[in-house]
Amino acid sequence: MFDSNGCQLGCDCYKPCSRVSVSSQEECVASFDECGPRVRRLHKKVCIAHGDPHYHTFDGPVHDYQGTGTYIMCQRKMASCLTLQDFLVVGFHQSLSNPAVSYLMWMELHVFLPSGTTKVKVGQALQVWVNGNPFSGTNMPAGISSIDLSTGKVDTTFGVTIHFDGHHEGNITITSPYHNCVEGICGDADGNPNDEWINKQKRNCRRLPANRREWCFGNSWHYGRVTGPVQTKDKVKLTCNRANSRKFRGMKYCGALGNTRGPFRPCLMQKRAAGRKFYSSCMYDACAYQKNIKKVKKLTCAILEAFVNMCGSKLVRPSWRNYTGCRCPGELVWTNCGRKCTRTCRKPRISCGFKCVKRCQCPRSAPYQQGTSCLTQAKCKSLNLWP
Ligand SMILES: [Ca+2]
Repeated sequence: MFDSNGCQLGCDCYKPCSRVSVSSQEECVASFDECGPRVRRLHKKVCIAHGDPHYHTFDGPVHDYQGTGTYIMCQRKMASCLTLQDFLVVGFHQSLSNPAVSYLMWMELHVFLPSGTTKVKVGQALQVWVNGNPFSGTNMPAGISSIDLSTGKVDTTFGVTIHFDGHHEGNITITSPYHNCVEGICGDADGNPNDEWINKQKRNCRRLPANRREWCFGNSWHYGRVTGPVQTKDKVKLTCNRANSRKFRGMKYCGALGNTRGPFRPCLMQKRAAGRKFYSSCMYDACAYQKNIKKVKKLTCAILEAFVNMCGSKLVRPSWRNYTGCRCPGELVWTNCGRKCTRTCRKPRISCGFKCVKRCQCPRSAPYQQGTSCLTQAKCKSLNLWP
C-alpha cells in the first residue's frame, strides 16, 4: 500500500485505497491504527539561517542576530508538550573578517532518550560527528532515521530534520505536532508572527527600540558557557553610502529578489513577503562589507542561493546565475557539459552515462563533492570519508 517512502498510496477505513497527493509543505508518515496501515499528512514548517546570521523563523519574521558563541536555535517546550520526543538544536556563530557580524559555523542536534543522549553535529565541509566521533556512515544512532553525508541533512524518527550546507546556511524542519511546542531563536511555530520576540525569560522584547531588540532576544538564547562577545546593546548600525546603496539594489547584487520580471518571478508570485525579507537581509550583508566589493558579491550570491533553496528549483528559472552574475556556490564550478550524477567521497566511482548536463560541479583537480566543498581523494581519506 505504501511506496518506498511510505507515501504515495493511502487507505481509509471505508474507502478503497487511493493516491495521496502531498504538497511541498506536507509530508506523509505511515501509521497503523484500527483501520490498518494508512497515511497521515503532517504540515511542515521551516526555519532558515543564512548570511551573517539572518534567522527566518518558523512563523516568518526575520532576526538579524550577530552575537558569537553557541545558541539555541530550537528546542522542545516543556509545558503541555511533554508527550513529544525531547530534542534541542544548537548553532555556533563565529566572527570571520568583520567583527561586527558573525556566521553560522556548525549545527548540532541533541535527542534526549531514556537510554542516553544522541548528539549529531554537522560542520564545515559537511563533516559529521555522532556523540563526538566522526560518523562512519553505518550504525544509525538512536532517534535518527538517516544522515546524508553528501548534503548534511539529518532526519529523525520523530518529525524533526536539520540541514547544514557545510558553509554558513542551515535550516530546521518540524512537523505539525511540534507547532507551538518549540522555542528558541527560530520561534514557537504557533502561526502567529507577532509573538516572535519572546526571550528565554518570557520577556517580550518586541517593543524595545530596534537596536536593543536583538540584544534582549538573541542573547537570552545563548547556550552553555559564554566564550565570546554576545551582541552588544547597541547593535552596529550598518548603512551604505548612497552610491553603494544604489549599486547593491541592482540586479548583480540584491535587486533580483524584488524583481517580478526576472528569473525569480514564479517564486516571487507565490512568496512575495519572503522575497522582501531576503532582500533586506541581502542589503544588510552587502552594507556590512561595502568596502570589500568581492566579499559583497560572494555574500549576496549566498543569499540568492538560500532564496533559491527555499523556493525549490521548480519556482526559479535556471537562467538566474547568468542574470545575477552569481557563480556556483562554494568550490563548485559551472560547466555546460557536466555529469548527471554527483561523485562524493563515499561514492567515488558512481557512473551515470555520458549525457551532458549544464550544472555546478567539482573541478577535476578535486572531484569529490561534499555539500559545496570539493575534495581530493587524499582529503576524503583524511576525513575518514573514503569507503
Ligand atoms: Ca509565533
